[in-house]
Amino acid sequence: SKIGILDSGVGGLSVLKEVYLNNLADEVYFLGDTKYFPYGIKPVEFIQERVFEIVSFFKSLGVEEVIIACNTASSVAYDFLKDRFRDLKIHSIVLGAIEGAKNYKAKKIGVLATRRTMESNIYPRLIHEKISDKIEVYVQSCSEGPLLETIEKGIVEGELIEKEIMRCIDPLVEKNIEGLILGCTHLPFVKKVIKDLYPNLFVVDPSLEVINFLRSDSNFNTKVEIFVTGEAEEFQGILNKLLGMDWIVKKVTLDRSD
Ligand code: DGN
Repeated sequence: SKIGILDSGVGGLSVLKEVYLNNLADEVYFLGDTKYFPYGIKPVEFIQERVFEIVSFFKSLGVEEVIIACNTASSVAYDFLKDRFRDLKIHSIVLGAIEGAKNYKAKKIGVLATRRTMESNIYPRLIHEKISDKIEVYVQSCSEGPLLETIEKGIVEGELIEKEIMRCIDPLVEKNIEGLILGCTHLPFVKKVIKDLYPNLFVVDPSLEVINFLRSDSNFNTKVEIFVTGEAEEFQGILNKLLGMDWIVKKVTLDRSD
């Protein structure tokens, strides 16, 4: 099988890692839309246009299944994509996160997300719809600024990371949350730091959940191809830091020609 994984930047590599380590496809194509990073502050229509271009590209490569490895894009473009690509299976990282959250009997849950994800209200809505309308959901926008920018450089520990994590999570802890959803695909890379700082919180890592949507009846020997719309060399270095892999990164242009 051929799978496409998309994100605005390096965050989606957390999902690629799980698909690769668990051998869940013959071929995986990853696309980081780095030319237009970050999605978190872009208008909804713009994000929809971008993911349409990306999924069209995946389709031209013979992809049958797509993982939207970006919470922001899943929040504002999942239904949009499903309507336009009815012949593809499309998976949302947000729906993966909700499946993960079902495993905990929490009364108060915190979510870290981008501003656009927060404004879409998707996490409170789906938690109330699919788990319980009694759960109090607190969404904290954390992904603009230093935390995301630092992870984006391939740095996943140290003083700055800890300081930024506390700045994001402390206000949620004050609300007495029992658990936390990592609602931005960068965050699994700093999961260890989060768990060390907040050992009493349960942590939902959507990258571990979304892969359950893929068929796992066969054991593939997964081959990976990486594309970016921005600079390939820079991405190559970060990929190396974050996943320790030296897959070749190719630059593609995915702008509508008209
Ligand atoms: N990877 C994106 C997400 O999960 O929402 C965040 C990065 C961004 O585009 N702001």
